[in-house]
Amino acid sequence: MICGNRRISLSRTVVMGILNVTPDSFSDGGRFRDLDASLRHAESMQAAGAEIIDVGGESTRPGSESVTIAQELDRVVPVIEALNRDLDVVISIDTSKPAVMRAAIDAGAGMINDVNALRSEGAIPIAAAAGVPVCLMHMLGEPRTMQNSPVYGDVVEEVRDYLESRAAACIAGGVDKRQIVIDPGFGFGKHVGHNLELLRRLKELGTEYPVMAGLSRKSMIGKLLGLPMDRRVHASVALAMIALANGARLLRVHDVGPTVDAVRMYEAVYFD
Ligand code: 7PM
Repeated sequence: MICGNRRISLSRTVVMGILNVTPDSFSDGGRFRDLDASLRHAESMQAAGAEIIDVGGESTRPGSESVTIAQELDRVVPVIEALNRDLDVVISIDTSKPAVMRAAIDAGAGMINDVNALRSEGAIPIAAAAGVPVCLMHMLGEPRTMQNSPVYGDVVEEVRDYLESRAAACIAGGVDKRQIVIDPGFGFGKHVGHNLELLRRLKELGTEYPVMAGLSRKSMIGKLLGLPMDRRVHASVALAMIALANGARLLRVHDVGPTVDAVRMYEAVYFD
């Protein structure tokens, strides 16, 4: 993938570290709002082996209210500028808003991560013109209401069909096919059973596009193990390894160090 002036090879697993700059982000409690703290957190994730830092200023928490464009720009642009200046890492902008995508790319972002899969009016032209990779994620419904009894026929088929149709729309709009990543969107309009089935059958998403998996600290772990957010590291790493075994090429995680150790062991067994 070509991410602005940086390149990322998908021949090895790529770890994306999560940098929340939202005041209500569910696992960091807004502790990283401060620019300096954000920078230090990003630096430590890069040192631990993250190749991408995903900067998000809009909470996608189930049941959350959306933030205004001005609020989101205020939060993410200074962080992206600082990261771009101080670190040699690909910066991903986690947003669904075209204006935020545009400003983030101008500030140095080299990738777009959109839980809305570029469905917002004007998002595809911006991604196509920027030429950066895009991660298209599946979500049933919208963040505010998506966990209100999601119903599927076959969850894997529905997610696959949706992602294929979004990829086709992006390609028709001028996005380079080689710059598309797909993501089943664990926890986004899915119950625990849906998440487990998606993970078990991840290979059925196909081989056309690299697959990203975001399982880190998610509520399925809380539900299955009864653990609070800050004690979900081990289970998150276990789920990440299952995702790898089932074909995922990119992992979106909070705990970069533990995940990278596990990835290296996985790759020692299967690739080295
Ligand atoms: C509350 C619930 C807060 C869930 C935050 C979340 C993904 C993502 C998120 C994912 C991609 C989280 C999520 N999850 N982008 N953004 N894939 N591509 O746990 O699974 O970070 S937000």
